[in-house]
Amino acid sequence: MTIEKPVGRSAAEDELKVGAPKVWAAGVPGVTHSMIPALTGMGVGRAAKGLLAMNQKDGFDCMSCAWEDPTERKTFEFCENGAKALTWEATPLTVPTSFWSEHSIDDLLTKDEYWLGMQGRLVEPVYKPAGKSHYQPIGWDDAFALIAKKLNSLDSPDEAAFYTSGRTPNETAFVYQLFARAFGTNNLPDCSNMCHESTGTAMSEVIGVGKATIVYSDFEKADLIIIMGQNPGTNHPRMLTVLEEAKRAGAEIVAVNPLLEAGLIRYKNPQKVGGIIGRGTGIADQYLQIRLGGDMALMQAISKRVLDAEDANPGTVLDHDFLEKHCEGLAEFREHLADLDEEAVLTATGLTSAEIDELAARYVKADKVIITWAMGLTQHKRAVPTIKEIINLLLLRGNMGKPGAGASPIRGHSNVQGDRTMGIWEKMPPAFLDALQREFGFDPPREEGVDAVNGIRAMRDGRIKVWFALGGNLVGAISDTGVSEDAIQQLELSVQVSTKLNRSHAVIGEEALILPTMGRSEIDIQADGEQFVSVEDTVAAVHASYPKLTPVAPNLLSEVSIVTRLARAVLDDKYGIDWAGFERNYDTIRDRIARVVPGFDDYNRKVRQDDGFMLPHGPRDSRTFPTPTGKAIITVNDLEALTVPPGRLLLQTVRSHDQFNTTTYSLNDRYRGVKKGRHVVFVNADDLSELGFADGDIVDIHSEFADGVDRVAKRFRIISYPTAKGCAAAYFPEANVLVPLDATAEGSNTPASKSVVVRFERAG
Ligand SMILES: Nc1nc2c(c(=O)[nH]1)N[C@H]1C(S)=C(S)[C@@H](COP(=O)(O)OP(=O)(O)OC[C@H]3O[C@@H](n4cnc5c(=O)[nH]c(N)nc54)[C@H](O)[C@@H]3O)O[C@H]1N2
Ligand SMILES: Nc1nc2c(c(=O)[nH]1)N[C@H]1C(S)=C(S)[C@@H](COP(=O)(O)OP(=O)(O)OC[C@H]3O[C@@H](n4cnc5c(=O)[nH]c(N)nc54)[C@H](O)[C@@H]3O)O[C@H]1N2
Ligand SMILES: [Mo]
Repeated sequence: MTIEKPVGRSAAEDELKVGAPKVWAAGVPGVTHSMIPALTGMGVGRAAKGLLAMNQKDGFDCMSCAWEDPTERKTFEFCENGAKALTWEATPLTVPTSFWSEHSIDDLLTKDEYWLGMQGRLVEPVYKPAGKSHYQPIGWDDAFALIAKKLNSLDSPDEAAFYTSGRTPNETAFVYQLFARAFGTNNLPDCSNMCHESTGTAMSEVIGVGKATIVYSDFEKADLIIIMGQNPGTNHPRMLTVLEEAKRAGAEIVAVNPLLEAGLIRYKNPQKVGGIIGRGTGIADQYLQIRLGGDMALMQAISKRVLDAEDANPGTVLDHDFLEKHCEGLAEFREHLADLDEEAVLTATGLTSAEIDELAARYVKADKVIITWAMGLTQHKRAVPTIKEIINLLLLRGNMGKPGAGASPIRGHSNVQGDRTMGIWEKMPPAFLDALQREFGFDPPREEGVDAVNGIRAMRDGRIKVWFALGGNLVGAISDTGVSEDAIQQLELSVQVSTKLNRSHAVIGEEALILPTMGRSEIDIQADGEQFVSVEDTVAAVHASYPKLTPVAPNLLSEVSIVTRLARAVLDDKYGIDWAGFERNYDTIRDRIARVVPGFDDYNRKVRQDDGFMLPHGPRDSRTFPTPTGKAIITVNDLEALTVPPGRLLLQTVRSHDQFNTTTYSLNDRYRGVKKGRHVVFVNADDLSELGFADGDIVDIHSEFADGVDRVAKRFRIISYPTAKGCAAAYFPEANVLVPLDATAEGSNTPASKSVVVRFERAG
């Protein structure tokens, strides 16, 4: 069986231009790049109002990433990519009613994400009846009645699933999971299933909490910061400012990444004169161009060197006090690493022993170490044990629960962490479900629901018939595009709550609805007056987000309105939950959250404080580990080599500088030197000559997996690029067709979209 890339243009159709990659990030071009689209896309007044309110204490939280806010805010507390996200959301351009009769579903299926996003904001609910070729406008009440009728006709509530994308704020997330559970299902998959699920799984198991053990101010106190599998220059640009500050305060920084990423090399701070005219700050003191998936071997090799150093000078290297009081498993770990095969480490990492020695020496020298990571670690088959090895290394020298040290997964979507805290998860622990039961008086379902990958499997097998999505673009985001699209098209009803068009509006069930909603920047007036929402960032700080812009259209409903009105239509007054009260005044939602979710007591008062409040975190605050034994667990994990047959490469799927997940802001990737095209594959020059290809060749990329299916992404242009040997990179979502649905991380079921075995064939 062959599965081909289903849609969009190809390299041949792009007006692609390729130049040299950049060796520094941000600076003046960053600022101008952010202002131009904002000013042209939104008009001067709306742009200025929006940008000046972004990330301010009385403004709204940037919708781009989950990076934390400093205590002292600058006038411009946004980055280039935050400005793009705002422009994209707050554009006054809207999709006219005539669009729906002019464009059939078949026509929408031929468009790529860039075209779809550029059509403007969705402003009226539309419905595609069974057997019809077009969407048509529908009233809000009719839309809710239609969904309610369908949901209530299902044989079991588990035939429906309720997906969430991580932009959803706490208040919406809480009422949404409450509705799903009152309806009777734990089918609450979310984007986190494809994102940091491996992090949550690993950290909850070994330290009892799945969240970062640091706070913002820890960066400037650290001696060493190791940045693994993360591209902050593009995906968390405000982190560069913090790295610059840490550097000034004396920290060393090490980057571990197969690609040479501009933001990890040098940073020119646009807020400073020196950043505008000077050379900027060099970021990485050491750059390890590791092979894809080699991080577990690297962590084990460093830990082994730490243990060897302790053996050489007993009592001087390990933090014995911390290990004795707070950890278990050291002896087994030591024994296991004694046999670590250095050759296997070098093959897995592609690094030299000297490079690993150097990092180990830095680690042993530093009193306070932070390790950060993102998708480069979580989206691999062995992601969960890899993250456990990071924790092992940190624990050896007590780098947890003290200032300037800790584990720092950097979350993606701006409220993905908060959504999980609010109960968006297919397997919330019994304590949460018990609390819901006490508060609302109904018995929530206890069986585990589907995650994103299992949701696709369930659609494919006809077990799920209705898919409701609160934001996001599952079709674009999930792996195995060909297989996943077929699965989704088996649905009886698909519903998308969205701000803008994307592929999930074209790949739909027999019946489909699009419900347009207000963006986070837009003022939300309900019966009791203007409302605000709140979010949790990557370091578990919760704060309010106050919208400042007039909604682009009068007919839009807020997400809370949509969820609560749907709940009323479906459940009527079953269980006596006051959905109408929730909609009228979001304080009443926060009162309920305060009684159900630990750490949210007095929520309504605390969230109104200037800086919001921090959620409690045992390991971070007091070295208290809520594991079954009360100790942090040092684990033993088997090193498993990723084997690649001759003539093949490992391919990772990454973000360009001008995209937000499946949203493409433009076809450029400035830092990597790519303009006007996305059908490119970055390959190491030595690999090219060995494989008999050259820069500029147009190839079809075939992925190879145990199931024997031939998955093909057609007509990609090869770019000779500084990436680790044996490793290639292409953009997601274009390359998702190559990632098999069944290739997932053990333990977290996250698609392994950063290590796909591929071969190239010259395109015909
Ligand atoms: N502007 C913008 N901001 C965003 C997003 C966006 O799309 N655009 N997305 C948001 C979301 S949801 C998320 S999750 C984050 C994602 O943030 P990132 O994780 O930075 O995103 P990716 O582009 O997937 O980059 C992965 C990085 O890991 C490296 N890498 C890949 N595989 C490996 C490996 O095996 N080992 C190591 N050491 N490195 C590896 C890649 O070369 C790349 O630099 O960003 C968030 N912020
Ligand atoms: N191959 C590969 N696949 C990946 C990844 C990868 O690195 N490689 N990364 C994965 C990761 S980390 C993630 S998080 C997922 C992302 O998966 P998703 O979260 O499902 O996808 P997004 O592209 O972020 O969703 C964008 C859509 O959200 C809607 N939207 C935007 N703002 C709002 C709002 O305020 N309200 C509502 N209701 N809707 C809104 C818009 O319609 C927009 O088109 O993709 C994953 N997929
Ligand atoms: Mo993500």
